[in-house]
Amino acid sequence: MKHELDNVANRLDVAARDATAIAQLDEQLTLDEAYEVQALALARRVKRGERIVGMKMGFTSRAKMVQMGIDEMIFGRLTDGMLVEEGGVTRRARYVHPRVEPEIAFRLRKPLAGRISHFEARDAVEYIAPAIEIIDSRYQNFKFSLADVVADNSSSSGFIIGPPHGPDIDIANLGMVLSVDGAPREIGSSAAILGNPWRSLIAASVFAERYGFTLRPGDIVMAGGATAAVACEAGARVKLETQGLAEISFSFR
Ligand code: OOG
Ligand code: MG
Repeated sequence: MKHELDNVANRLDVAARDATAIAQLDEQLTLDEAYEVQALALARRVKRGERIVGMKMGFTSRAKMVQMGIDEMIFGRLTDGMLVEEGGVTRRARYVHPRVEPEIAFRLRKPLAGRISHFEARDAVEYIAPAIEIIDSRYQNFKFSLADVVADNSSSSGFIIGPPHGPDIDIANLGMVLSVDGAPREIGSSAAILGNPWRSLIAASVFAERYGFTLRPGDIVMAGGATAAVACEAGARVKLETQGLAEISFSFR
């Protein structure tokens, strides 16, 4: 079994590295096996010199669940190799079929794991920032089951973090407009993220303990897309406006 999981992890890791899609898995993984594959694939990235810098939550909004036909919250891990500079450029060729999502990010100043109160969550956050996630499924046609997407690190592939705002700003219901090449493509609210993005951070802490790790000071936690994701081609310029927070952008070359 261990050998089989390692084999799946290798296939997904190579697909991510080479930006070439693979067929849907024949292996019928359980959810726990899928998270094990995720960890094994991540270990390969770490062995190549990448550093784990946080965690991304998935399917924390109805819009995302409906778009992908999955109704369970999931997570993936972020590495330093996935970071795209705010205002910067990333090569479209690095991805199979990238999509972008409007998100909110938290940066931690204290470790987190397990059940925590809102107060403890707030106390653990150094800053909040508007963020864009670049998701990219390693499966053909961006099609997957719950276990398959978890094994694929929940489609993690890139993230852009905006300038920091203090943890006391109200993020419960901020309008968000995601534009591509100047045209608004998705419009929503941070409230779409579990009713309040703070709940996503609390859920991330619960996941961390459940899957045997601790979020560390300095880690980034992405709360999940507030709207459906938008597919991007080479040359696309992506902009996110979040009510009361800084505007952020980047481009695909
Ligand atoms: C899975 C990742 C979901 C989010 O913000 O909900 C996600 C996918 O849609 O490919 O990142
Ligand atoms: Mg996301």
